[in-house]
Amino acid sequence: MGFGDGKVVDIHTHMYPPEYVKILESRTTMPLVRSFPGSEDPRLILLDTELPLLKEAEAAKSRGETPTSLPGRPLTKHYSSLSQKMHFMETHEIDISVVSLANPWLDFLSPEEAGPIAESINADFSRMCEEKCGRLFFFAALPLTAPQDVILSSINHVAGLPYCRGVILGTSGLGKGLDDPELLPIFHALAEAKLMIFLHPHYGLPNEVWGPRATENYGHVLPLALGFPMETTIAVTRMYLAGVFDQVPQLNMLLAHSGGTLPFLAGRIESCILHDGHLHHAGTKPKKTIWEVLSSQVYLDAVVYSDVGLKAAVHASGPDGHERLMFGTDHPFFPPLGSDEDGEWESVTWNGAAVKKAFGYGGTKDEEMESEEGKKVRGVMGGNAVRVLNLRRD
Ligand code: 5CU
Repeated sequence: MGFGDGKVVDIHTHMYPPEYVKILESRTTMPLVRSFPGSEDPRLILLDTELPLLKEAEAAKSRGETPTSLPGRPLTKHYSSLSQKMHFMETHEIDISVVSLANPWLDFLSPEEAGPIAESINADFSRMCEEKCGRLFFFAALPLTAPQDVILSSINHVAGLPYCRGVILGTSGLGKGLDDPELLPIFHALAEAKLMIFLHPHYGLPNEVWGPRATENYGHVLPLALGFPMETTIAVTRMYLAGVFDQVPQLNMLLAHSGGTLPFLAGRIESCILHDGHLHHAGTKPKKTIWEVLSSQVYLDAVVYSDVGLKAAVHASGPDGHERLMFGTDHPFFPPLGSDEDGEWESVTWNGAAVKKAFGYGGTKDEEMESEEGKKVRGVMGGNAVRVLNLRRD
């Protein structure tokens, strides 16, 4: 992508190891993987909004017909193949990737199976990183449906894996959201182990919000463009209101999609707290302001596809906000529709171009790299991730 001699690091990039795909293939409820006549690749069905089309396609299949519309997304080799991940990195000049299991992680497993499956999936990631020593690191998956002692011992285990740099977490937590007091020991353990939480959405907003025309007419646009970011915003605001950042001051979080809409809405959150009679009388107002949390305990990815959102993310992250942003791609999601998947992905080039534009960096001449803007661009494209996540082999 051309960012001088600075390393390009992708901190938002997913995989489903083959073992995880097998689990999805064996399932009868969402999330699941299904094959349909007329489709070369199996279909990966993840989101609640995909349920009506899944039902229609299964009914057509059971009648021996080819479904007119396929549910979900094609499960291509990009989702599970390590060599494909490396090819993607080469194509886009990405030096290092911090890979993570994609949604919905292990959220659907039974309490008994969660611990052993987490260990095995994390071992898969660990092996991949070892094989590509120094080019890959990972965020581990936690067995959140297991009893607390199993979760705590999983944290302890992954903290000792040489390429693990944090954990990926959805917004459901133990089932009651991230403001659940029962999560506090887990947050304390993660903070103590210096493991970053990469917070990622999956559940979106209730289907009714999208209206009756959505499934047939609007594809995945509403749940992905709006549902995901709102889910992240709500989850972090609940944590903030519950005082989690006050109680666990060493907790560090990296928020997907530039924090959803948090940078844009932080002022409104602050104002609503100031004017809230209930919080005032109960004395339950968070001690730190949301701005303090954003500039000390929160990092944001740069997966927002436009300089407009990125500028808000930088400004919301404090005086050194440019040091708290990190480039990502969301691979293997959002493949190009009109060109070869083995070539360049516009979802990647858009994010790279947005970083340059956000800092007013032309980037056409080598000497510009040493300008203040050039340094900020290099930081977001990789320097920040190397520093914050210590992406060096010991
Ligand atoms: O396309 C999608 O549904 C997704 C998804 O599920 N997760 C993600 O990270 N990006 C896009």
